[in-house]
Amino acid sequence: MTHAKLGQSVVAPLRIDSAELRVVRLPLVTPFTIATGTMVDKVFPLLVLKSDGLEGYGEGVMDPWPDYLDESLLGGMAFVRDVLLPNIVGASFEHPAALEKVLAPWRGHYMAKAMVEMAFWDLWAKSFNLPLKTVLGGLKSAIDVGVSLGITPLEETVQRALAHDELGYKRIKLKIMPGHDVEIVKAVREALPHAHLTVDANTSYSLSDTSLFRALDAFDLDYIEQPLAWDDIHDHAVLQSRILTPICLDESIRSAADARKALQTDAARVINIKVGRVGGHLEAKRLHDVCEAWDVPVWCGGMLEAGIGRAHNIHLSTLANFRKPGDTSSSSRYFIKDIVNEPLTAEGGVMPVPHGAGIGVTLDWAFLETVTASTETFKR
Ligand code: OSB
Ligand code: MG
Repeated sequence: MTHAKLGQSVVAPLRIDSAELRVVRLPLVTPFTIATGTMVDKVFPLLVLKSDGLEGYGEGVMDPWPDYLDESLLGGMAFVRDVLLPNIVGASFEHPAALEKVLAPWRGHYMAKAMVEMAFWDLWAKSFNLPLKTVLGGLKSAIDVGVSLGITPLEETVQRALAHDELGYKRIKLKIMPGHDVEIVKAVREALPHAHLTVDANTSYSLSDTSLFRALDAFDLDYIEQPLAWDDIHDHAVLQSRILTPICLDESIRSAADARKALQTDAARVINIKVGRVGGHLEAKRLHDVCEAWDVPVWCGGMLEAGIGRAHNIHLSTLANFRKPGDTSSSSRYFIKDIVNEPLTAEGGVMPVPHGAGIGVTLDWAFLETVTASTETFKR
């Protein structure tokens, strides 16, 4: 191979020789409740792409039930198994953009596409022996992180908020839902007068709740995340015109074009980027760039990822416009034991970027075997 610049087609294309698709189940340290339901374990697809002795890893964020967005684990698995992998295993790509082009004609399936695209980014970065962040264009060696606290009884929420503030987490996000909102925010704000506090409603309100959001204006929240319907940018613009606290969109933003529309209509003043939700790192980067052009900060959301997804999130968060603390907190908050060998641990609200090529973490294969529900292999 010549010393060609990255992204130029003189770089030898990378062939995907084979793939391995697993479903993994990890118990959560504590149940996680949000407006749409409670998770007690994390069940997710894990994809390994192999090329010439190298392995690239991707983790899917589809949950068993399509209650965060409209994608599910079983639906996503079928699409990956029957459509995506047959079209890419045995094929060669000189850049993740070439792979993305193959996936682009198919509608939806953002999370399934993202898992495949992420695994290829990891593989591709490893083929140059470069960290993922470097090929994505990120410079930071550590990222700022906060925590997302699930819905628990008021006193417990206050105690957990205090404990995480004590640990140095740079922002505390409280999950809210109708009947569990102003009182909890008031109590946590009184306990932590100076903390960066936010709330995430996970789509559980409507415009008829405007007075409730006006009441939340009193608590100096950094932003209110996804108060209204998952597929509705327009009503968020109406709500934003009625309240002072910035709105942050999560579920409603599936692409850079969605972000552009939200910013043009002032439906959001902050955006949460999740690689899985938007179909991969390339779209996440475009979304990041659109927001940067509008001088709108972004932050990296989470889906209770295990070590592979978490490492991808950390690398993505090194891009310059990730200007607010993300949800990528210590993996020990979620799992007693993770599927990767390297501990992903934040200290003082700062998560170091794993060193090494690609995502910089390695699978604990022996442990992975014990938590794997199914394995399928693909070869051309
Ligand atoms: O809305 O950001 C969300 C978890 C599952 C589904 C949706 C969301 C979340 C979180 C947790 O807030 C973020 C994390 O700690 O990974
Ligand atoms: Mg959210």
